[in-house]
Amino acid sequence: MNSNANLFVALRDAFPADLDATAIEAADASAFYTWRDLDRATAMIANLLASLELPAGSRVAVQTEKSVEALMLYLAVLRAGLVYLPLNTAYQAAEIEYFIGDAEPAVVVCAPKNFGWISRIAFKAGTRNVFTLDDERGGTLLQRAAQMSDVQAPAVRRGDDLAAILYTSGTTGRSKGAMLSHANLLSNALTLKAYWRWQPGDVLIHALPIFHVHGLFVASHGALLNASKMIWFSKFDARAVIARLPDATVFMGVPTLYVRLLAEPALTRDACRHMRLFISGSAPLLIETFDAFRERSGHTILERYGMSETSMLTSNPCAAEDGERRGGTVGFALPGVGLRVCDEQGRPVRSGEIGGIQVKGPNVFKGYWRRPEKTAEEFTPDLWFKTGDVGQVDADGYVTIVGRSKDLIISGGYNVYPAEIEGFLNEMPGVAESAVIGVPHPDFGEAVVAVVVARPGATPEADPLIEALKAKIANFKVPKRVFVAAELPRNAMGKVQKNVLREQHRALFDA
Ligand code: MCA
Ligand code: AMP
Repeated sequence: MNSNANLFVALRDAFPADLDATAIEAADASAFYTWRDLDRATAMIANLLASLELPAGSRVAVQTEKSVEALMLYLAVLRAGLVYLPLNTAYQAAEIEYFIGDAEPAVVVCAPKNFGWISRIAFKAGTRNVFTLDDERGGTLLQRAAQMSDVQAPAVRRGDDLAAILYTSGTTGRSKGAMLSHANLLSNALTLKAYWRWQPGDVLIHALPIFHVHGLFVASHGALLNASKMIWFSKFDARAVIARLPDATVFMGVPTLYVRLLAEPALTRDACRHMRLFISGSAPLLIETFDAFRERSGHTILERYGMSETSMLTSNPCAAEDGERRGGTVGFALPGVGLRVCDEQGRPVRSGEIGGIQVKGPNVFKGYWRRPEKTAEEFTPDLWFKTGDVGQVDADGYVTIVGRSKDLIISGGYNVYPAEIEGFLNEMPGVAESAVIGVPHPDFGEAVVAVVVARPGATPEADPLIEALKAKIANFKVPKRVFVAAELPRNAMGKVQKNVLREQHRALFDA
């Protein structure tokens, strides 16, 4: 029994005996990294971080393009016993300023092209160390790490110690840092390794970003714990992915990736003949996509459900003996995960009835960073976590998500909080108020749409509002369309009826 509960130790213990085998291959076969490379590079970066003599629990905030070196940086942060804080590459100054101000990282790593503005924000917030890393192995992080020893003893951590903080809006309000421990992440990774029957010879196509649970934890931990090779895409490209399917066995994607794969005639049964498992999650997979994929590829997509605060919660079965994969459902609560559905009074409902989904288990996070009152609000008195998702469990145990009680839009697998966008819109000249909604979109699943009301005498226009938002917030949050209306529909209590707006605009993106 290893007494060091550092997640990195568990991942490294799973490395294969042959350290010169390929661990990660660039999708275009332009670079190959062995397991020894992973070990040595993470040791060097961890030694660099250790040389900074940071207090335990220090955060390392990272906003860089996807690269194998960026994954190594994540592993090195674990190895050094520090806390990893990934940031979406689309975030702009106001967003970065908020995260850095809230998390107070000791180290920030950013793309060289952003060093000017990000370092200004970081130094102002008291961060002492700002390094750069680009997607071609350039930047000060690797330059400095190159001078370090390639031997390092992983920092000793307890299971409860923090490994990562992921910012998410939870059910309400501004983005909050979900604190995940080494034990949270390891327990989920081990559960998925067994439930998804990872096996010798599995090869993963890694085509998701590495600043979210899906690409960073579910995909990477899965491959690493199984000593599986990853075929590494710095960006999703449907044609290029299909070209590599014959060399792989496992693929993970958000529904948009499946929609885009289906749009390619090259997606055929023959192209998928070597594949063992296609997994979807992060957003609802339409039954049409599930059916069309089965028809074209001969594979039944395994849909699963999770959250930043909890990692994975439910999954359709992998092995036939565990049951069939049912489209439109997210499968069973994973082994070790407690899941119940409750009514508004917090009482568990009967099977088949709809209510709020609550969960419990070793995967559930330690709370929101420096927000004990928010943390308390989102747990029941008997310590079940309220997901904000609305669903039902049928008599066989299959969970179906039917909606969300939180006002959240999921566009192409990215979460957008209407209140945040409304806040920016309401500050724009000429705008009196606004309502932001999600409507069906053929590519992104849901698309962000805004309805604004003009101030008296003002005539705000859609395109300039969209342009102004693009200069302030991450592009994926910017409404694809903005409408100017005389007023917003309200109920008797004065609350904006977003369902009325969603109904009005539901066919906006129909083909
Ligand atoms: C890009 N754009 C988007 C999105 N992505 N708009 C709305 N929603 C999006 N998701 C916009 C850009 O702003 C840009 O707009 C235009 O599309 C083209 O940008 P580009 O970067 O070229 O887009 P892309 O490369 O085609 O990206 C689409 C994508 C990407 C590959 C689907 O969004 C993606 O990788 N999504 C996966 C997200 C993910 O990993 N989620 C997991 C969360 P303009 O033309 O105006 O400039 S983890 C999670 O939710 C939980 C725990 C779970 O269960 O997994
Ligand atoms: P995040 O906290 O950003 O990771 O987003 C988590 C949210 O994504 C969940 O609370 C769900 O609303 C949603 N989600 C994840 N997986 C699925 C799925 N398979 N089906 C429907 N919604 C999902």
